[in-house]
Amino acid sequence: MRRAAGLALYVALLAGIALVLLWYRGDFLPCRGERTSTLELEGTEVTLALRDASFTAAASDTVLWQSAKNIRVQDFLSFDIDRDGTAELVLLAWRRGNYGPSRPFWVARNDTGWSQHIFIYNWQDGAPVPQWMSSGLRPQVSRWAAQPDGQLYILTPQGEKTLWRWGQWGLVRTDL
Ligand SMILES: [Ca+2]
Repeated sequence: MRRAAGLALYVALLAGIALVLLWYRGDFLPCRGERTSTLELEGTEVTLALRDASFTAAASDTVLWQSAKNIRVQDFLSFDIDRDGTAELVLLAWRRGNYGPSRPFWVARNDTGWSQHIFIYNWQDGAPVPQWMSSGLRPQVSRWAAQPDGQLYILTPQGEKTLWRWGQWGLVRTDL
């Protein structure tokens, strides 16, 4: 009887460790989407692809850019979010720690939980260059979509429908 209880405890402990490892790797994040689209970039057709929580931009078979290994990409959009006439790349991504390596000086310690972020890049010489990186999103994004007028529609996990546009520096809510 005691041996059976000991074994059950051991199995539960192993399962617990496995769950923690999967969480640490981000396996429970909603990053299972898979899709591609194309973008015309200075006369070259670029393929944008999301797969295994990683984003890749490629021309023919040459990879131009790939998302960093330490982020998990949930989705991407390609549209003119700042209304300057050219499309930006917008990633919805998760990473551990709210701020990444360059945290503000008043934040003594980065947290280690997964947080959701919006990263906006503009294209320069065939590669996305960071334009704006949000800190951890509150509220989070359950679904999103680019609107024809350049606004960003965001559905929160709580079911709230919101609209955002690019302001002077960052996204500004417009539906309130
Ligand atoms: Ca633009």
